[in-house]
Amino acid sequence: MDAAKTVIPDLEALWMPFTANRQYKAAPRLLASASGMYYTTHDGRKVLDGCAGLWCVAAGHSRKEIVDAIAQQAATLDYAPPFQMGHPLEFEAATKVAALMPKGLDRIFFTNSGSESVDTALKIALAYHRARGEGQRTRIIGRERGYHGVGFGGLGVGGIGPNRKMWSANVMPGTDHLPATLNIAEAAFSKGQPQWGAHLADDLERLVALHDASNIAAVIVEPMAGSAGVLIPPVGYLEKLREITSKHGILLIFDEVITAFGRLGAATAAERLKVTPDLITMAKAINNAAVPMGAVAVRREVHDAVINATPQGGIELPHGYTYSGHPLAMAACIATLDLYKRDKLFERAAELAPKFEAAVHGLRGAPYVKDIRNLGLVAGVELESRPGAPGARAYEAFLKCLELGVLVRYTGDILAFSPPLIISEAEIDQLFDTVRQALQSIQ
Ligand code: PXG
Repeated sequence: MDAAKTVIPDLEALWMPFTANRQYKAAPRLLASASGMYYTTHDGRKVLDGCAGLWCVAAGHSRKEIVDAIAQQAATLDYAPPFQMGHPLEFEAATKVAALMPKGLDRIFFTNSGSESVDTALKIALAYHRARGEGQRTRIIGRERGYHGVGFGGLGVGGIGPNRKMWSANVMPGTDHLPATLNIAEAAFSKGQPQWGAHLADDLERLVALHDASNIAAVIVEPMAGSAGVLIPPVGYLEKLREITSKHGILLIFDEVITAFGRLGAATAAERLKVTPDLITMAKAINNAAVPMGAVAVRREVHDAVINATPQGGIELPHGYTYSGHPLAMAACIATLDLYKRDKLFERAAELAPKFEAAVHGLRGAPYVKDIRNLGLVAGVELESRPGAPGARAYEAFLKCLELGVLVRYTGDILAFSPPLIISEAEIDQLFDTVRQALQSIQ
């Protein structure tokens, strides 16, 4: 390894996101390059990527087709203003994204992140009801332990206490929350969707009785909650949410920032779980995370209601970002979606899912393991917390895995796995063998 490359840069100026800054800077972990299933650290160690970066690099790292598309686009049209102007690639990308969405959700709005997609979807939901003369429908229902990014809107409907605490008084008003669906006492070690818990969707009727349907604009949930520790929807739960929202004229939004583009073995969780919402938020794997990008897919009637409420020549939705439809993001998106199709990566994820499930459930009985949850190519392993030190055990397991050459993600005392969809069977074994070894070596 080139000695110069092992030099650690000055770390002080950067305020790192969602990071224990002081802890990190005392013992930094730097990634220098990536290819396929592997990262290379700054000191030249190869690390198997067990979480697709941050649930986003579905096709594996630095894929030539995507790299070339971005490079070519940067040299051809680096930037185009998205307001009252357009460029061909954004229309082409929208058509390709729409083709992967459930039938009817074929109007696409581009953003730059999951957080922006969520705020955009919430604003569209309110605009829709207003366009129909029901402007009093402003309340939005989220779910406890839900993660919808870090904008004030997403924070308002989000349900992770520590993320909300600092801004509690200022998060978006007019929200309420369904209960989380995880119940380890009832459903520990479920393979795939737990049998227990569909009735938790009935809580929505309670919230409708409390607030009245005429005041509720939308319900937003992750069909499978990732960030809070891989919470799998119980059998029948999403169907019930769909039924109750439809009955009361409430829009249903699926936040598929993690689940869209193959993670569960289909283009969307909606397709995989056979429940169609009214809006879908996306980001991450939409362009293999090669350039920041997000999107919202909107049911055509919702789009049309908003568009037709404004006279010709008027801007129908006063919303958008300087980088909506950014040429580099669009080029990466088109190349990525072509790659997914050519290499049949969504099908591959579906085919690998049983092997992945068997491998992760092989950790049952390993030290501290109190629950294992999985769906598609996602798994969570929940550990018993060390008394008086919640989160410490998973953090140490994460460090140990890294030392042993595998990158995993942890939240609280839950280890999360979401490898690129190109992972091999041998690498699946390597991933979970390493986790077992790590758990055996920590206290
Ligand atoms: N919604 C969902 C469902 C997400 O998972 C966002 C919105 C926000 O996306 P942006 O692009 O604004 O970050 C996310 C993001 C983790 C982790 O450790 C997950 C996310 C972000 C950071 C960490 O699981 N997901």
